[in-house]
Amino acid sequence: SECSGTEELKAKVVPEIKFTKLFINGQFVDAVSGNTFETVDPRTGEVLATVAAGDKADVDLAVKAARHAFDRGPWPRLAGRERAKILMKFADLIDAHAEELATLDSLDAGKLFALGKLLDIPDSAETLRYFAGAADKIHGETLKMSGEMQGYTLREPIGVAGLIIPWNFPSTMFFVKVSPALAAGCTVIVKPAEQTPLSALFYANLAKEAGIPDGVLNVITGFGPTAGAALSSHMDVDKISFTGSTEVGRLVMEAAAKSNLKSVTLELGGKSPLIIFDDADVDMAGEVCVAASRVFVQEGIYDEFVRKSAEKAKSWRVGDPFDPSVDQGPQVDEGQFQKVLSYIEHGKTEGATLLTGGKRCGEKGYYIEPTIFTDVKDDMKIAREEIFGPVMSIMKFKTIEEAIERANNTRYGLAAGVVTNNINTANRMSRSVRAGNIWVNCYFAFDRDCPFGGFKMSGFGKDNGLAALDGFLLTKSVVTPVYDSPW
Ligand code: TXE
Repeated sequence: SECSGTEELKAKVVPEIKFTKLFINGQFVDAVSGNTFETVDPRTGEVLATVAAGDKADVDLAVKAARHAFDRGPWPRLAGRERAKILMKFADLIDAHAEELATLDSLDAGKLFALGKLLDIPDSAETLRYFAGAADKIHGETLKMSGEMQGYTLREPIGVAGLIIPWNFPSTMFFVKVSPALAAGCTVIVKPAEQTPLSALFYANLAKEAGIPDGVLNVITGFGPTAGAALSSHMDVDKISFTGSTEVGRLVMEAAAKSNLKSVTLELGGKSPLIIFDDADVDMAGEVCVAASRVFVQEGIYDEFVRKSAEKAKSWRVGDPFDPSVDQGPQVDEGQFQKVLSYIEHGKTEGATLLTGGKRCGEKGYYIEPTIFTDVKDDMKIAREEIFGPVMSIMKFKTIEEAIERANNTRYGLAAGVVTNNINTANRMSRSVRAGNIWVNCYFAFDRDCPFGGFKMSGFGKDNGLAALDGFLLTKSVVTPVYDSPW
C-alpha cells in the first residue's frame, strides 16, 4: 500500500472550533467541576481542542432539564407535524453546514473528508427527515375485545432518553439515535464518544437555531465511566440507546437493571463473516471485502481471490483524510491504534500468514497499513475478537454446510455478507446465518429505512427503520365498557 499523508498535512487551515462546552437546557456551559479533556487530531496526535468533561453533576442537570421539557414542555405535546417542521429545519441547517461538519469529523475522527461531505453529513440530514416524516404517523389500534368492553392503544413517547454513541461514525450515529427519539416526542441527553465530541456540540447549536425547545436536546461530553455511567444508572432516565463495545453494553444493562429498570437498546460489537462462493465474480468479491473481518473463500477461487486481494491492498492509499485520492485515514486515537497493532502481532505469533501490511504507516499519526492474513484458523484471536481496524483474515472452506457452521461459530451476530451468483445459495445462506443484517452481493450497505441491529452478543433492538421509532415509544391500552351493546 502507499502511505502518503503523514508527511505534510493536506488539511485546509484548522477552522476555529466554536463549541467546546456542555449543552444543557439550551445553553453552552462549563462542567460543574470545571474539568476539561483534550481531543486529538489523529493525523498528528496533537491536541485539537479542549472540551468540557461532564460527570454525574452535569448529567443530573441535563436530566433535570430533559425531565422538565418532557413533563411540562411543549415537545411531546406538539402535533407530530409541528415537531416534523422543526426537525426538517434542523435537517436543512445540517445541509447548509455540511463542509464545516465534515471538516470537524475528519479532524476529530480521521474520517475521509470527501466521504463525510458526500455521505455522512447529507445522510444525517436525510435520517432526520425520514423520522420527521414519521412523526405524524404514530398511532395505535382499536380493540374490539370480548363481552361488553372495548379498547384502544395509545403510542406514547417513552420519556427521557440517554443516547450513548461511539466514535466510528460521529455524525451518523448521532442522528441514528436522536432522530427517532425526537420524532417520537422524547427529550434526550446525548453522550458522544470522548474521542469525537466536536460535531455533537455543533449539532446542539443547530438544534437550538432550528427551534428545538430548551431542554429537549442536551449534549454531555465526557468519559464513559463518569458521564456515561451516570446516565445509564440515573433514576429519572427512561431509556438508554447505546452503541459501542459488548463489554460496555453489559455495564449499561447492568446499571439499568440496578437503578430503575430503564429500557435498553444495545448495538454492540461483531465479528461479521463474508462468505464468497466459487461461482462468485471474483472482482466484485474483491470490491466488497474491504470492510469484512472474517472472509471465508471457497477453495475453487481461494488462490485467485488471495492474489487479487493482495493487489488491491497494494494500490490502497493510506494518508491524510483531507486528500481526495486517499482510501484510508488514520485510526481514531492512540488507544485504538495500539489495540489494532497488538492484534496484528497476535496474528503473526499465532501462525497466520501475513499477506500484506502488518505495521504502522509513517512515523507520525495513527496510520496503519491495510493488513491481510491468510491461513487463519477459526480459533485464532484475530478470527474471534473484534479488531475494528484495517485487518482482514482470509479462511478457506469447501462446502456450504461448512460455511454456515463456521460463519455461525461466534458469539456475535451483527451482520454477514454472501457473494454468489446462485440464488439458492444466497437464499439458504440468508436464512441460515444468525445475524441481524445479511448483505447479498454487497457489503456494508445501510439505509435509514432498513432496520439495523444484531443478534446474540451483538445486542438487541434496532437502529434505523420504523423499528427504531418503536424503541422510543410505549404502548398504553385504554379500556372502557360499552353499555347496551347489541353484540
Ligand atoms: O467503545 P466503548 P470504544 C467496539 C470496537 C472497539 C471497541 C471499543 O470493537 O474496538 O468497541 O471501542 C461510552 N457506561 N465498537 O472503547 O468503550 C463511551 O464513552 C456508559 C463497536 O470506543 O463501548 C462511548 O461514548 N457508557 C461499535 C461509548 O460508551 C460508557 C462502535 C462507546 O465506548 C461506559 C464502536 C460506561 N461504563 C466500538 N464506558 C459498533 N458496534 O459499531 C464507556 N462508555
